[in-house]
Amino acid sequence: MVRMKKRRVSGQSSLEAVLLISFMCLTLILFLLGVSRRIAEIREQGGRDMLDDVSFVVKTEFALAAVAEEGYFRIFELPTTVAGSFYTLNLTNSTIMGTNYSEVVLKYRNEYLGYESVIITPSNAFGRLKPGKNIISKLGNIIRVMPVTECGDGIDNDGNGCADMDDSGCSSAMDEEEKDGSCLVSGRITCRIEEGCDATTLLRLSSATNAHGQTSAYTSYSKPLCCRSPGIELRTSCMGPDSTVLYLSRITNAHGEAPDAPDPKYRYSHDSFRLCISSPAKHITCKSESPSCASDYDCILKLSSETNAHIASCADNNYPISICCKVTTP
Ligand SMILES: [Ca+2]
Ligand SMILES: [Ca+2]
Ligand SMILES: [Ca+2]
Repeated sequence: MVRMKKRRVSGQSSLEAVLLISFMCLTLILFLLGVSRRIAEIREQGGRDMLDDVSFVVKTEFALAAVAEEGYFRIFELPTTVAGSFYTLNLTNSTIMGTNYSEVVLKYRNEYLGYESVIITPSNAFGRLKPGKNIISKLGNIIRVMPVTECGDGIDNDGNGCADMDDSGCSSAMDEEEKDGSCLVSGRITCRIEEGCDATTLLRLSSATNAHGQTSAYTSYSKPLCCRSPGIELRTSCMGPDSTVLYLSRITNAHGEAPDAPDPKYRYSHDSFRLCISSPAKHITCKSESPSCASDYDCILKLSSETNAHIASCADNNYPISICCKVTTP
């Protein structure tokens, strides 16, 4: 009798233990679910905050470009991920009831939730952007944005020994491919039209050829003639008579005259402007030649005639007069 009662008590205790353990397991599972949900919420909030930070950076870059002068050019960097997740940026231009506007939609999605942030950008903003480095510029009152290209990333992408604009494979910082070029030679000068020139702007041209010119202080012409020489600082200040590259008939909307024109119209005129190319460490000497420069001189620009001339970059093969300069050690 006593033994039976003991067995019943023992069976009852086992059942209670099982129930207790089950309850504890359930509580633990619920607790863990709660914790993981809370972690997800914290990560989600972190992602939202980071995406909002990215939105703020993008908005600020467009606002800076909107108030900047013509010719503005800047590289800015966005994080590659937000809270460990990839995200996208999409710039769209629309017209609603006759009004143009543009906006950037930033979106990210992780394994739990997604989030979207929209910013209104200036209506004259065009292009595309992505996580990482982007270039923003302003020309002709148009704001353009695009991901940094091979020619604007500071890297020697094709491994030929020079990077970006020191490689002739790059026509401008907007050029997407660096390959198939050669390295600009030290001691030689290269001048060409480069939108967003980050070297020495000698003058601005109204078009790529058959152009009028304006001094670099003016920004209404969209074709800067950009000069560079690897390892040499080029300036537009005049150092001696043979540093003269060109006389402009006036400071904008101008015709050009060769520095050594035999019958000068602008050289002694009060309205004209003398353009020079010089270097603090080197001596640079310039002259006109026809039709092309001698092998130890570099072409700076071309003219349709000795004076009262239209101006072109050296890429123009039809103009008869070349302005040629040479770097010498002082
Ligand atoms: Ca590069
Ligand atoms: Ca290269
Ligand atoms: Ca190229």
